[in-house]
Amino acid sequence: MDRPNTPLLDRVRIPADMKNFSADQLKQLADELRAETISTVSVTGGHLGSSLGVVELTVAIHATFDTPRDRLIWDVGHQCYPHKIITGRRDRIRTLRQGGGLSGFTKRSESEYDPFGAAHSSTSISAGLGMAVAADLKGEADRHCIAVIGDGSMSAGMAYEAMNNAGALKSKLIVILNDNDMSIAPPVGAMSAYLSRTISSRPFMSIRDFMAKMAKNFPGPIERAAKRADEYARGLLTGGTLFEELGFYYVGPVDGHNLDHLLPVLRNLRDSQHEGPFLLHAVTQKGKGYAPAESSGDKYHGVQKFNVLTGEQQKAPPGPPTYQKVFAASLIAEAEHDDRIVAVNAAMPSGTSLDMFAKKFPDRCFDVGIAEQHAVTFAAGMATEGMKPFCAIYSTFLQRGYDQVVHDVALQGLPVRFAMDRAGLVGADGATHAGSFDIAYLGCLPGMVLMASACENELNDMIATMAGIDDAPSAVRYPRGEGFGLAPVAARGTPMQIGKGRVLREGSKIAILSYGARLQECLKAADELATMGLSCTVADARFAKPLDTQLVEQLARHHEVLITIEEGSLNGFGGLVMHHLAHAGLLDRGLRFRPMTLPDIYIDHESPKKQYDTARLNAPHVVETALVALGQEALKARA
Ligand SMILES: Cc1ncc(C[n+]2csc(CCOP(=O)(O)OP(=O)(O)O)c2C)c(N)n1
Repeated sequence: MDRPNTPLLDRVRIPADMKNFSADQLKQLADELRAETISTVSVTGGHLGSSLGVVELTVAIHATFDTPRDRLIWDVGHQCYPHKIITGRRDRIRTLRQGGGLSGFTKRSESEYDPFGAAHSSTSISAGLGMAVAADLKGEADRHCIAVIGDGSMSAGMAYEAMNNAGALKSKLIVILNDNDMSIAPPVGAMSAYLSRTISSRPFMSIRDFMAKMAKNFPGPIERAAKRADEYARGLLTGGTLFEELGFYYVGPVDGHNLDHLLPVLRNLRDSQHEGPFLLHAVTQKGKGYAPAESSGDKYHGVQKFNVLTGEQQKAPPGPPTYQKVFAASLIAEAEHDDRIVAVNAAMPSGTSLDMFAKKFPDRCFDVGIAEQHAVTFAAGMATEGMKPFCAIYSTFLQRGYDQVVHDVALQGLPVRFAMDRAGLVGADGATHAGSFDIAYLGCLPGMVLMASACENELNDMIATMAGIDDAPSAVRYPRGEGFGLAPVAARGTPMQIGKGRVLREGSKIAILSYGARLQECLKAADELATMGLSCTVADARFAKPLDTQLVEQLARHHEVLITIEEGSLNGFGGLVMHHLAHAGLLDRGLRFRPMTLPDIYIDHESPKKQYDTARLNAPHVVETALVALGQEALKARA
């Protein structure tokens, strides 16, 4: 695909290069930036729709403010591709989301123009407020802090906690609400309805209205005259009350694609002496300026590589069913037999495949918005009433609901079922999205039933198992994407015996105990070890809690080496096994125990296969771990 013609953009390496551009030139720059963004994502894939929605905002903010001295914080950071292009990273933009390339989100280590790293939503107002307060304390109050947050991200509690705090402080913080009336899916909840009402009840703010509103901050007679105009304007233009009640100076709505409006409004916000936080309500369109994105249901939120002319995305060749589809189908099968089963997700209906469940049971499926904390306690509340909630939340996002898991669910022994999607390393989204910690953070909670599925068929059975666990909280973890296609997935899962693993292959020297989806790698490793005359037992633990202690002890007693392996951090499954072995006295008898976990580092974006190479959790690493454990002779035999 030909690169777009971008004569003005070619002159802008960093924002300072466009400081002398006229308004017309900035408009042309925005058009070129949009074309460059589309062209880039067509070859890298990624978050296109959100980025296209903020092209004019990106240009206007950088043209008005003195970044990086002024701090610009993008909430989630998935819309930052245009920002990256004009902040010194255009030469690497086509490496986006690939190994060794630019991150798909803002990242402090990548650029001084990214003052705050993100990927999980709704952190920008808190971070921006912290920076604004720090600027005041450091005597640098002339430095501006601007947080850009989407309407979807506004549904999280953190955003309100931050606004509540900001409204009570005098620091100047500019929050730009990027309201495109979309989350990944259409936004849900009262806040989204409120924003829609606000927009529909009033026209876009004209520059005159805006000047009148701002003028009240100027001293003297102008102030009095202006105040009247402002009151008039306010009377005419109701709305924004919620933000004003929270202590924000609300401005808007403005057309977030109209630079003739955005530029003077931002200049006025920049120059205003008003104390405290501002909220600029900008109305934007997700996917703006690219017809296939504008007309698609999800506005091209996240796309594969695509053909720019047709918008057609690259399709993966048909493969085994994804864990997500199997999860949803399995839950539907259970729900058909049990009307107490309900499903909860936090703004990820398509990512979790719960949209399939919602189609079938619209009254029993709840998308609560980006609100993981609430999702967990909401599910806990339903569980107290005898409902059977399945909460499908990515492992990484459940981190946000941790106290709710501990205090509201586990401590009360409530049978909430957690479907922990995106367990393990997730590829292009990188470290922020990796499901690394859930085994450790759930494994320490008394009374939880914890499972990891080795393949999609096992997931099917584990969902059926969880449907029957009415006296304890339970969780199953499973990876992103396709399963293994080892066998057709049954129409309905078969419940498993709680706390029982299985032995797939019996051997005598080395035991490999897998927890989760590394099992196939373990079997490959066992094949390889067998060729060296080293006999292996391979077992699938299935449960981390309750641990199959009988199986663990048997493996420990009858093998020289015991390896555990999991797609999780230190102190997870291997830690639980080690604890048991130590207390059972089985580490005192010469057993060579080797827990294989994710390493104690954050692993950047890459293909999952390469990430697992970096993590040293593929078959050759299992082989090597076994050989090293056995010592010199085994290593020599291999050589
Ligand atoms: C805590 C958390 N939960 C879920 C997500 C997944 N997620 C990424 S972007 C997004 C939608 C954000 O919507 P909005 O803020 O309106 O931005 P837009 O994409 O519409 O520009 C969601 C749910 C996330 N990043 N963080």
